[in-house]
Amino acid sequence: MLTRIDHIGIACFDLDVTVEFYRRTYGFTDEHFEVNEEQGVRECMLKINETGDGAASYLQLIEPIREDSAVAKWLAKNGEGVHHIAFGTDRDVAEESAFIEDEGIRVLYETPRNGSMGSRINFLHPKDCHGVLTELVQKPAPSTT
Ligand code: CMX
Ligand code: CO
Repeated sequence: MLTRIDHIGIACFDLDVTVEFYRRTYGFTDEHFEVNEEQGVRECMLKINETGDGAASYLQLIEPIREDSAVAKWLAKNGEGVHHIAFGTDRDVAEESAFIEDEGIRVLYETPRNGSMGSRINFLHPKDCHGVLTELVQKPAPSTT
């Protein structure tokens, strides 16, 4: 089951400049920077100001590191802006993807790949989701150590 918005993905030309915009203007926290070679991006998870209810939400800023990446192609065509929405799933992301695929929606990867902060991810084709590139996210199991 999809249980929450995990993050909203925003494509930008210059990650550091864009992170600084969100920090300065809204006071959001740049919680985590990462390079995902497979996805061809450098990214930052920005935590939206907490309300104290423990339910943090995030923006994922993504900057392409390769001309042949999906994000570079998208930026060249559209310029900066909202690139995808990511939902969290409460079960195995492979199982979630298979369930959605049965509805006739194209799942982009045969097996899940690595996302931010140790998550496992897959994507649904935007043309099958009314124009929205949709990411499915399974958070890593909480560490017991
Ligand atoms: N949102 C909505 N529509 C999109 C889209 C997006 N982000 N990206 C592409 N499309 C649309 C295009 O506008 C185009 O529509 P038209 O045919 O009507 O013009 C169609 O989909 C095909 O687009 P394209 O430019 O030819 O691009 P590709 O088919 O080569 O790639 C996609 C599209 C979704 C398969 C590719 O972007 C992909 O594999 N994405 C998943 C990986 C990814 O985005 N990684 C970055 C984020 C990493 C992370 O979140 O961690
Ligand atoms: Co994402």
